[in-house]
Amino acid sequence: MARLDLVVRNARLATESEERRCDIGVADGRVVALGAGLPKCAREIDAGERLVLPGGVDAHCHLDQPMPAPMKMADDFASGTRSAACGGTTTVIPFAAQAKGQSLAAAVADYHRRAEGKACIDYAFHLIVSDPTPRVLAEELPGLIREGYTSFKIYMTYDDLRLSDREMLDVMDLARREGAMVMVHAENSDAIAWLSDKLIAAGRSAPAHHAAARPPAVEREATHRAIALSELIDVPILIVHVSGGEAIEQIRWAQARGLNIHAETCPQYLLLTAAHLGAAGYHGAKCVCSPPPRDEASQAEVWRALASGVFSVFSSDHAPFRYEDPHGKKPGGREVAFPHIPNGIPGLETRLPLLFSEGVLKGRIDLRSFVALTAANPARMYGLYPRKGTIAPGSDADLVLWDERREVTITNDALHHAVDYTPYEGLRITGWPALTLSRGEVVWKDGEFRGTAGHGQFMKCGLPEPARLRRIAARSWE
Ligand code: DUC
Ligand code: ZN
Ligand code: ZN
Repeated sequence: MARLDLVVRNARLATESEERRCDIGVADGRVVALGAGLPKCAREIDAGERLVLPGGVDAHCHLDQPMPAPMKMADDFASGTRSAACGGTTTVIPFAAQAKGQSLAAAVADYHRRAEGKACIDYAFHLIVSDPTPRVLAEELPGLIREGYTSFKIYMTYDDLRLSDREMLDVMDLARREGAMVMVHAENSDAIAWLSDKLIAAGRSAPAHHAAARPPAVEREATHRAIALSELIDVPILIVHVSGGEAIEQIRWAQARGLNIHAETCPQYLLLTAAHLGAAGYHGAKCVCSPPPRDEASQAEVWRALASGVFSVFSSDHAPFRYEDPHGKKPGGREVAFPHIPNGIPGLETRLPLLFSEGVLKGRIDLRSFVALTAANPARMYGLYPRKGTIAPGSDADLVLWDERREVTITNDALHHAVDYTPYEGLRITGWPALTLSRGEVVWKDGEFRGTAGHGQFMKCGLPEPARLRRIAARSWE
């Protein structure tokens, strides 16, 4: 056994596949031994029979992503990863976004500059492909996939990002050839634009109308279309931020047909409803995200789908905009019409505690599913497993000791992001990470951030498991 430099003793360890009591031996930032009575070591942490889980992998969050003016994200890699660590997340995968007309390589180089020296936990990048030119498809993307950028998001809405169906087919075809993973934002752009114009013309410009401009049918139609395109190409895709029953129905239908369709949901679809967008004053702007939160019946559908395996990934979709800020929800103190409110809410730090409290402790999902959804599956889905997402010899010592009984009232004052609100203000939950280790280094302990900017390393992703495992057969057009 390698010489240990840290032992975590008396752990009640849980991964997606097992629960056991043991000590955890760490050397050079990696787990090297699991067992009883590991040798004494200069650095020891007594878990005191507390639950020890793999650090969370948040595979959908936005940090310092360039935005059209006047919007600007509140969190950079320093504040975003700090917040993540304090909530038990030890890996983040934000997006290097290509602007239309920009080369992907330039977007990636710029994003590395933004991250360099700032992250306190490890990170990888997804790409956002907004301009799949012949050069991007033939040269840039294949090259980047080989360099460890193996997943990319495509949008069916937003004028500055959206792809046509034909462009989606081009990107999916390339992903299939290279074994990459395509993430899809599924909302029908023209329907949203048409509904928004009608609502604005009728004087309905308040944040509450954001939900009316993006009703479930808009998401359901696009979800079905993305599934059909992926079926044509025979490529796995992952539908991101699924909000409710109608889109879930499409995904269930596809999965029942044996199609390689994966799906992600987020805390806002379990805990918020469209009623939050109608909060008094203009405060509903704080909950404007896309797709919007739905109703209580939809929340119940999302819980059911989480428990039954429709979703494989649970992410925050942290998209941080301040409320009172020239670049945020209320630019220059003005209450703008809903189409101009930046889409997105913060959630990196609250993702794990919310699912633990409302899911595990309330008996809606079991502990192993919690680990699978928040750590193991996203690590697999994006080619980081077993380095991330589990606790096993050889994996990084990204560990979270949970204080399972701690009662917490969520307040923004206690969070560590740079956003000036949380949509969950005042919510009472049970359980919070007591201690977070990133590659064996303490980053969160006893209610204090202990991390260091620059400790976090960039990781190249391997090929995503669903894509790697699929059979490569010649297509009729090849
Ligand atoms: N899509 C995201 O993935 N994040 C924030 C806003 C959006 O529309
Ligand atoms: Zn999206
Ligand atoms: Zn997002």
